Parts: sequence; structure tokens; C-alpha cells
Amino acid sequence: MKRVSLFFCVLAAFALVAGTAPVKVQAKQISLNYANFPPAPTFPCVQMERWKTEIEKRTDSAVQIHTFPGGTLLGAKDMMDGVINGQADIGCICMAYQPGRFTVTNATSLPLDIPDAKTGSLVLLDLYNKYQPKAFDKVKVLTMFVTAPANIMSKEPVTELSDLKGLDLRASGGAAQILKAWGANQVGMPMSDTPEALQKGVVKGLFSSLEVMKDLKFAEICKYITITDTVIYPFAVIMNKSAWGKLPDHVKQAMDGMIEEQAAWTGNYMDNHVSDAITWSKETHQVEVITLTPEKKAEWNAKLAPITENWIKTTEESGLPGAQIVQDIKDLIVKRSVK
Ligand code: 3IO
Repeated sequence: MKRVSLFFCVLAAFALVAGTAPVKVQAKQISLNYANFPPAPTFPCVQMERWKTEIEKRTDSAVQIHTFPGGTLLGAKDMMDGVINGQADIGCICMAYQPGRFTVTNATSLPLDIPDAKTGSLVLLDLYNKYQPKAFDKVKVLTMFVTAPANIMSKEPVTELSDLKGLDLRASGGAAQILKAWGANQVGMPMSDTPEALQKGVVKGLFSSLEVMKDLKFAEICKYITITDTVIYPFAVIMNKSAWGKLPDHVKQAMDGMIEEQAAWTGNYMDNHVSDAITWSKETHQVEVITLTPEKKAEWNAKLAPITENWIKTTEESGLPGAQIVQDIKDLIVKRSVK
């Protein structure tokens, strides 16, 4: 009799615990690592944090994204293969650092007058969607975006093409071709190596979008900006294919739903932030902004004319429709510039 009542007591206790314990079973959380090469205050990392926050929110925290800025998980040149190999689930690449690898999408960094980062980001994404280049076969593309048009930041003023002769300036990819055409001594390296190169005097300036004057404090060293507004640098955020394949459908939908939105958001952030950075550089570091007269601009532009022609020729020789790609970019600029 005693045994039986004890048995019921225990049973009742279990029933009580089971009844009051939370019934909601938390699904296993998905955890993803996201690698980025430049320091946290720069725009590729700002857009990374924004994407992380939005994805965590839109998946009801089913996904947790761990971000690694500053090359702490993968560096600039190891990014693409590192993600393909699964060293990171997600990574941010600057296509200019491996120009031969991303022929189709790097065509956006020909001197075709992309007016701003927002337009350029959508043009790049449209171009990618149309051509589905082989270079991205081994990854899932989560978004693409571009910088604002590049300008010269330098220790000494650059007002004439003759000032550029033999001047050591840092640029990569399509932007590097522009500097060469103007007669500068182009030095190639990722943005993440540039602060040290400037500090040590290995380079006397750089050719990129102007927000780095503030974000990487280049205004402390480069007291002159020459406005050329020529080419952009294209970027992609890519994911390991097998990590993508393991995601549940609702997470894939959340990520797919952000591809174009994130491109536009990043372009817009970049365009606004460049304006802030110019004002800040003038006010805080007395940076001088040099503009070219229309005559000079025409003279500088004339030097760039052969670049696109040569690119079309070599690209057609390699079996890709170079002329069509260039025409598509021109058409897309018109289409995407309509606000
Ligand atoms: C860039 C790369 C990393 C962080 C900030 C940046 N702003 C513009 C770029 C473009 C670029 O990759 C480069 O090398 O100029």
C-alpha cells in the first residue's frame, strides 16, 4: 500500500513538472561565420552588420551570424577560396583584387561613367543575374554592391597630368588601369594593406572612393583630394555552397529576399557617407578638394578611351561577348539611374 502511494506521488510530481515546464521546444539554432577583410568602421563591414541584424530579425533568430571584420578569419586575397573551402560560411570579396578571375562582373570597373554607388550596385547585380558568370559557380551569391566613383587622395596636390607622372599611387583592378593610363606609378594592394603603406611612405596616395578619408583616417596623411569621379570597385558577398544547401527553406527565402535590397541599401549608405567624409576631411583636417576644369577633364578622359576598346578585344578573344557586356552595362546605367 505504501509503495503504491509513493508511486502515485512520484507520478503526480512528474505530471506537475511536465505541466508547468515550458512546452515550447527551441529549434536548433543555425550559426554562420561571416568573414570580412577591412577594419570594422569601413563600409563593407557596416553593410555586414546591417545584413546580420536584418537576417537574425527576419528569421526570428533561427540564424545567428558571427561577424569577423579586419581579416581575423580570412584576408582580402584568401576570401573567395576560403569560402569555397568552407573556412568561413560567408565572405565579402572585392573583385578588383583578382581581376582575371571575375571578368564579366569586373567589366563594371571599365570607365563607363557609373554615376553613384546606388545605381552601380543595381547595375552590377543585374549584370550578374543576366550572365550568371562561371566565376561564381562554386558559391551562393548573397548580394553585390559597388563603391562610389574613385578619386585621388594624395600627400601632394595633383592638379595636372604631369603631377601624376611617376607618382606612387595605390589602386587595384579596373581602377589600376586608369591610373596607368594617366601616367602614375600604380601600386597594387588591397585596401586593408593601404594604411601601413601610406604610413611608411611606400605609396604617396591612393585612388578609391572618398569615404576612407574618414573611416581609415587617411585625411590625417592625405591633405589633397582631386575629383575625377571615374570608376567604381565591385564587391560580392558569397556563401559556401554546402552551408547554403543545409539551410531550411524559410532561411533561404529570407536571404534571397535581401539580395537586391542589400545592394541598394549599401549603395545608398556609401553615397551618403562619401559626402559626410568630404565635409569631415575639410573641417577636421583642412583637406583641400581640387576640381578639374571641363577642358582638363576632357584631356584626362581622352587618355582612358582605349581601355574599354582593348578590354572588348581581349574579352572577345577569350570567348566572352565583350561588346555585348559593355552595351548591357551602358543600358543598365540608364535603366537604373531612373529613380
Ligand atoms: C574599399 C575596400 C575596403 C574598405 C573600404 C573601401 N572603400 C573603397 C574600397 C574599394 C577597394 O576595395 C579598394 O581597394 O580601393
